[in-house]
Amino acid sequence: MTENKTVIKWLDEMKALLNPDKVMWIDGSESQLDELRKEAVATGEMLKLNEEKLPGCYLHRTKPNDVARVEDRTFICTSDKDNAGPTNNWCDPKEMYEKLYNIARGSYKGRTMYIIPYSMGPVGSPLAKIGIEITDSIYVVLNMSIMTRVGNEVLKVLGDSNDWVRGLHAKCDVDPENRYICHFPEDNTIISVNSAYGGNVLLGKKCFALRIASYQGWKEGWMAEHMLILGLQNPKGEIKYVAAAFPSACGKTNLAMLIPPEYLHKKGYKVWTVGDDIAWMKIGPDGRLYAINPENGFFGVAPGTNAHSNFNALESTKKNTIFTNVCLNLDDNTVWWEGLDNNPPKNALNWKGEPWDYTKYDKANKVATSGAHPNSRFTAPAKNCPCISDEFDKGQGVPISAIIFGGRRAKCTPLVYQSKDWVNGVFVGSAMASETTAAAAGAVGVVRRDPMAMLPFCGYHMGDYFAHWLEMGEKLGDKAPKIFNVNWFRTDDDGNFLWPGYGDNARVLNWIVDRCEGKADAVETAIGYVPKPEDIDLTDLDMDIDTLKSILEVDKDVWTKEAAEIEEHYKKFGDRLPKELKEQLENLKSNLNKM
Ligand code: GTP
Ligand code: SPV
Ligand code: MN
Repeated sequence: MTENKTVIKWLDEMKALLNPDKVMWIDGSESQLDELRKEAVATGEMLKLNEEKLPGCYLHRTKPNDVARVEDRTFICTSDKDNAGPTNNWCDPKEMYEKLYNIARGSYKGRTMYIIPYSMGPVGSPLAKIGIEITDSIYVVLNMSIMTRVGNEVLKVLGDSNDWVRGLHAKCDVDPENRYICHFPEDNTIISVNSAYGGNVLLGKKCFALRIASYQGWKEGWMAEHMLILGLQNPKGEIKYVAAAFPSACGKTNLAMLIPPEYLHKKGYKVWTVGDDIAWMKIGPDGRLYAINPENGFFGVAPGTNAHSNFNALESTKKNTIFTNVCLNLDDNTVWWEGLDNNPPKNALNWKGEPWDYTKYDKANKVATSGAHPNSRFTAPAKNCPCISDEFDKGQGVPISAIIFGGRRAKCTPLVYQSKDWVNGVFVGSAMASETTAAAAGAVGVVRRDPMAMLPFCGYHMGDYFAHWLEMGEKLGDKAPKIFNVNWFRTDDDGNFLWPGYGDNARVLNWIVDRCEGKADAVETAIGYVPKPEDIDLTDLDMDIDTLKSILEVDKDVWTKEAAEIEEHYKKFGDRLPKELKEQLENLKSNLNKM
């Protein structure tokens, strides 16, 4: 398949370690994938769904102990502990290699070793990078074949270069006690053992495209971010691109594919999707920041996705899609999840494959009583998406006008505000916090600081990461994107969302893009520029201006408490916290004092 000596050498080592019965190169052909699908169906690893209603679609169930990313078992193994920083688990690389090799040794016995050459980004794009993942899971092969560009073409582009990321995945016994997701950024290497779920095992995604790539970007002068990329088209047909970083399960896929409300749609506003989860960004020849989506599909949250909330995502899942841990409707062999419609199947199996009684559903205890797991997912080809951007497959990337940070905050953070400049925007991103979700194992709904939505994904010291952001801003100068913060999740005292969200977020996007063009007004507050209430268009919305005012408000007491929490959060970074950010915090405190 290849004469690349670095590839051959590593594969020989891996074969000796893992002892597979068979070895199969994934060549990217449909015929090979089809053989694998048939095999997975024969062994029960996947279930073929209704070919008429969901052509080319399959259902897969993971073990109940293996349904989300495991942050406490994710490691950054740098030779110097300080370089992993205070937000990552660290282990000495030598020690960790030994431990992982001991776990994986001989574990492919009786199994096939699949070798997946893949490109993150359009094959041959100057912004793309190459990886090779070996795995003993057909599910991984089939998902990687949707999520990345796979096959012989990739090896051709690689040639005899050593610039590729090694990825070893071994299912082993899917034992949570021996589950490790480990990154060796200095060696371009990822090793994942004892899991078979999503972000733990599709090594091109979070492991490479964020943890390893963020480290590479730091060294090479570009950025790998947990961001969607969308193009907002105005009635004149002009398209402005924005990138937005929200933590896991906080609305990236939804924003990336939104359909503006009727009155804006009629005027000619439209959103084009470039990416829904990851952005790689580099300064282009004209000095602006250009972004590509390194992925080739969507690994999206199923629950809550419906024709109203995210029509384009739902359409994307109608063919050639793999569903993971959703509910199976036995009457017609289709899938269902909470929030799809108000018609749960009466004859169904839940995400664990057990008979499911929808009348027992208890919102307070979702994992035990829901049909679909709260972190159940669809893996859908990007080209299925009705609003996929023409730029998606082009390698040069799209110029970014605005960067948006955001998270789930029931209180505190206003619906939208603009930072005063790039440095202030980096401060806003570094201080951001969000309520935890089901995308990672652990408690849900707890507010935690999640800088730039990268807390679980930054492959090096976060203090250095902030410094890298500042340095990129300096290089970009007055061509830097404007930085904003949004919060779709403010609630009233009964926990109801105050902002309608979803498609109506276009109302906020319009203000953001108008600000970038100097067309919209704003009020300067202690934290940044907030829209005047009348500048957020409420046409056709059942929302009064007072409610809007309440979610645009910057409350002195609440923000003083917030500033104190940011100060606490900053202490973690010690002397690697850039002094510019310390100054920003002092500015915020003095602005609040003046209120
Ligand atoms: P990852 O794939 O984990 O990175 O998630 P994501 O950031 O792409 O989040 P996604 O768009 O899948 O949304 C996650 C959940 O948030 C879903 O249940 C959505 O229904 C819900 N959600 C998304 N946008 C909004 C919004 O504007 N308002 C409200 N209230 N909920 C939203
Ligand atoms: C996330 O958790 O941010 C995801 C899903 O996008 S996973 O691929 O599992 O990381
Ligand atoms: Mn994500």
